[in-house]
Amino acid sequence: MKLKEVLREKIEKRKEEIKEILEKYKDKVVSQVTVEQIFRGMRGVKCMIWEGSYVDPIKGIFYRGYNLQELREKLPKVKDEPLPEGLFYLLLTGEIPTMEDVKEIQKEINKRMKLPEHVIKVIKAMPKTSHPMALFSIGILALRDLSKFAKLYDEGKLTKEGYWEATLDDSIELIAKLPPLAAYIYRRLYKDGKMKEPEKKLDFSANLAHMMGYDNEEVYELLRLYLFLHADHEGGNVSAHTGHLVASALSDVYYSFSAAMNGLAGPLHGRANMDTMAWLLKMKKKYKGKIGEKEVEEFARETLAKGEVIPGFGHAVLRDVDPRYLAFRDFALKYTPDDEIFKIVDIVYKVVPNILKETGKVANPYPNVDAHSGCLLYHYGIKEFPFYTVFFGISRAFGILAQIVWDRALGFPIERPKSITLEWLKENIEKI
Ligand code: CMX
Repeated sequence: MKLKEVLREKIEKRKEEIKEILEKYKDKVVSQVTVEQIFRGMRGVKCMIWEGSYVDPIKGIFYRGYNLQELREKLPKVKDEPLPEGLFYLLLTGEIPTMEDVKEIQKEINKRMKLPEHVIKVIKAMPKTSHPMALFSIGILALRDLSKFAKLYDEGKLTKEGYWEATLDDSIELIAKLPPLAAYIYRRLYKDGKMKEPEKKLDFSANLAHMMGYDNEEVYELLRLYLFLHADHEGGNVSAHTGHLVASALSDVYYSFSAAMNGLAGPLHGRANMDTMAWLLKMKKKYKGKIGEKEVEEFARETLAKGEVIPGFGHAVLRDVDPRYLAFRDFALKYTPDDEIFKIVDIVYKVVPNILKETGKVANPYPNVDAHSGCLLYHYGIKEFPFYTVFFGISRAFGILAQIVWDRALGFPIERPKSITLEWLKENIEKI
């Protein structure tokens, strides 16, 4: 694969750079940890390398230095939205791929897009009341038998220099299995339970839509955008950090990515897209669809009065409107401007920031990606919103797995930060 050759060269250069940095600046302090940071989820502590992306609090996500709008133009596409396979190439190499580079990845993915029979049986054995994210995580673990890294490691055939290549092979294998796994879960929980075969001629996102049963060009485009926008959000968020942490124990990508998905499933993280839809529909029902600014304000205040969060708003790093939200808004204005739920989302966008500002405690009163993504899926008939986080999860594979390849290539060690007891802190705080 050309991708491997490109990576091989880059890895050698990167290793040299790290060696130089360590020689020159080994003892430089990059970040200090305050007592508040210890108790407030380690916000802002700079202590990890994440090559693929960086989040600016105001400008939002940058993938390898490019903002989302730039990449929506520059990455290869079949229509207007970028192909996430191309983003994977960029996240891995730092270079914008050509269509030929993307085709090479697509070819590797397409020949692996078949779910082993035993995985179907595992999913079938689970009750239909299971949450799709639980099935997704179980399905990923059930695929673990395919791990080349684990096999070669167990046979003692893997050198440290070979770790990244086996990890890249595993990553492509796993990425290829995610659309059929997700589609099967969807069809099992909500449709006829029959597996649909992928089409060789379709790209990754279109195949996902196709296997779920949505053969519609606009859904293909929506999923291309969806999978592009959710792919990475630097390393400290729960899913990315979990994947990286578990991989640091040399656990293969199946173990690592399944763990990452368990973190993504939480309501404060990826599940917020499902909660947003539930919240919007509850509001719609309460006011019988007649919703203006007054109704949104009342409903939002009721939510806060119950001690609940307004899903899709706020962020641990962002301090302005999430550009991913704006990209979805763009899509809605182009394809679904008259959609009833989109119109409510737009009113929520106008009203909720001021209400959150009034609380005086919310660091970022603006919408994040989860405030918008669901209403588009809903418009096209994908109404089973517990499933929405699975789309988020498929997309995250590109960012998390690209970084794990780099973790292996750069030989990062097992992660082991130091914890302290409260007693230790009380005894030592005055002496520090
Ligand atoms: N609605 C109500 N209250 C909110 C709020 C929201 N959307 N966002 C933050 N707050 C509250 C917090 O709960 C916290 O309250 P307490 O002090 O009473 O505990 C206070 O404001 C301060 O929190 P913060 O510093 O602004 O936010 P955090 O960094 O602690 O948390 C996040 C960030 C995303 C978990 C939080 O904003 C939230 O719960 N948002 C709603 C859920 C959501 O949309 N999550 C998706 C995030 C994106 C993603 O990962 O997918």
